[in-house]
Amino acid sequence: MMNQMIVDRNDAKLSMAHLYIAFAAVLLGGIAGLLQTLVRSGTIVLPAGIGYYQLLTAHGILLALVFTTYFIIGFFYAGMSRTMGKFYDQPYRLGWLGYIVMTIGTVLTTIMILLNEGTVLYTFYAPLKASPWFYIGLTLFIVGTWLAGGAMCHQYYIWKKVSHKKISPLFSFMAVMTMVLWFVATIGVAVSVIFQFIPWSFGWVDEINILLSRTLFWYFGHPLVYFWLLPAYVCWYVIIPEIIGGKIFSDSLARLSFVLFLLFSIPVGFHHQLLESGISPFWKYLQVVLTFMVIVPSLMTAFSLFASFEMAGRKKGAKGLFGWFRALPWKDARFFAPMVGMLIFIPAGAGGIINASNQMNQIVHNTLWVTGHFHLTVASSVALTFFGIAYWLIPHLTGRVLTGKMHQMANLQTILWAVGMFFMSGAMHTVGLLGAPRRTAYTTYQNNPDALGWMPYEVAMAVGGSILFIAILLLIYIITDLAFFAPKGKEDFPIGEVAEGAEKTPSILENWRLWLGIATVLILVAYTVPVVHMIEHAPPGSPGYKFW
Ligand code: HAS
Repeated sequence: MMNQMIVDRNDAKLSMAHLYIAFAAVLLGGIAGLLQTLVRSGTIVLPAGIGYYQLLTAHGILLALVFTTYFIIGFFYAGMSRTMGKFYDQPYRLGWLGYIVMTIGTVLTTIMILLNEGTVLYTFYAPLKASPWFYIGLTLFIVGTWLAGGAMCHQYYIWKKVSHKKISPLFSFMAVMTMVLWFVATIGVAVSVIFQFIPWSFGWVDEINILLSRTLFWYFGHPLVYFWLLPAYVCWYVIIPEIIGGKIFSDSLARLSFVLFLLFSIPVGFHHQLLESGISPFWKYLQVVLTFMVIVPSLMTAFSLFASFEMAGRKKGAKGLFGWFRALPWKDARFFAPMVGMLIFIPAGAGGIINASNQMNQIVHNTLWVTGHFHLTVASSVALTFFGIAYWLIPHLTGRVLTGKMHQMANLQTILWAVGMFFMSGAMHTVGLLGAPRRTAYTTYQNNPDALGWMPYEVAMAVGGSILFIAILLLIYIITDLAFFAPKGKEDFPIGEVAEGAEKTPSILENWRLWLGIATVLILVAYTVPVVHMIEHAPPGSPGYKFW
């Protein structure tokens, strides 16, 4: 089955099933976020014995894991169906099975958090301990995503066999690459949860090797952020050029940047552990160098986007160095939301480079600066891009249209988000530089003399958080309208074409064995020796259970 203009009806249902949960999670996670900022600024006291950390766990898991993962999988199913054709029976069934398993896991984990049996934040660092069912819920969630990734890889495999093509459609290649990255990354967290946390939380073993568990988490945790970012890049590379009336600058460059993410996003987890003892400086140094390598594909992406914008602008008659800027469709919500996301990614990426720079990390680590950083990256660049996708994807899948009124609402939503985030993330960055800690309830340090000057920033965060919450309500209104009430019709699923003059894509870019082989070597080089050290030199008291 070949490229078709619309997503098959059944595939659309599978995709929408994911999107419903994604946006329900945004609403619930957003409520938790609003309450957090209000508690921190002293505006309210939480009722019914709800704890600050319980709220923080719900916020992190619902937004950073549930919203993102369901959205990404739903978006990929739709895009693969659009570019490769209707899903074949087996991958289609696997897709639904994945959805069911993921959802059972999500419900179980959410119940544990609501019961205050899983108040361990989204990073669930030991020695914080949750109910075993919290970890079992997370395991089911991950297994569900593996089934979803399996469905996409299977579809890709059958398509290649049937079509005899060496190069797959760019969208589908990027979707499969993102899921392959996810497979490799989740091995770390799966090993930790299954072999460390579940036995420990059931009481089958007394001890847990904390350093090892954190290392396995960050082996997963950094590629996790690229699992969030790459679907946004799919939109920036493949969809935005079509919306602005331009072309994809280069198919090869886009694919190469995704290959580089597979190679360099995993062996870098130590940049989250630069201040942890028990890892020798050499291995930290090596992983910082690799972290700087993973900045390269983002710089390539920025270059490619500027090229697409300029080509589109010149086609419309724009002149001079920056004439293209005015030629961009600023009133089109499908463009405006992701574009604001891109603009925010410039300071957000600069913040990431600061974090990764060992000496500067000593200043910002575990301060609210880092919280500010990820509210710009995942909660702005990625989230705004996902919202921008939803504005055309949902009506496309439900057989409705994005009306002029909804374009205006969506643009207002984007502006509110950017303004709210300016206050909230700006205050977080600033107060972080003044030393305010992260992952800490304000009440625990408000009497500390150092904290006296931090209150105005807490208030700024609450102002920003409140604006963001209004933006979430507006978002939910728009999404509900597009899913159930907008006029019936046909909304386009934009897929860009490659510029005429671009070089032919070399088939080596789809040589999975080669790229997975190099990725494995890099991971083994970066992790084998330090992980062996962590097991060998586990603290006394756990001689028989050094791994646990
Ligand atoms: Fe990060 C911590 C380093 C990117 C998310 N990061 C976090 C945490 C999260 C997170 C969630 O090295 C906290 C985890 C926790 O709970 O502890 N991060 C980096 C680096 C990058 C980076 C080097 N992070 C991200 C992205 C995230 C994300 C993306 C989510 C999606 N991060 C760190 C480090 C820490 C960290 C340390 C640990 C800190 C600590 O001590 O705990 C890089 O990938 C960034 C590269 C990006 C760029 C920007 C390219 C710009 C583009 C846009 C172009 C715009 C255009 C529009 C074309 C170089 C592509 C122009 C239009 C016009 C009109 C002008």
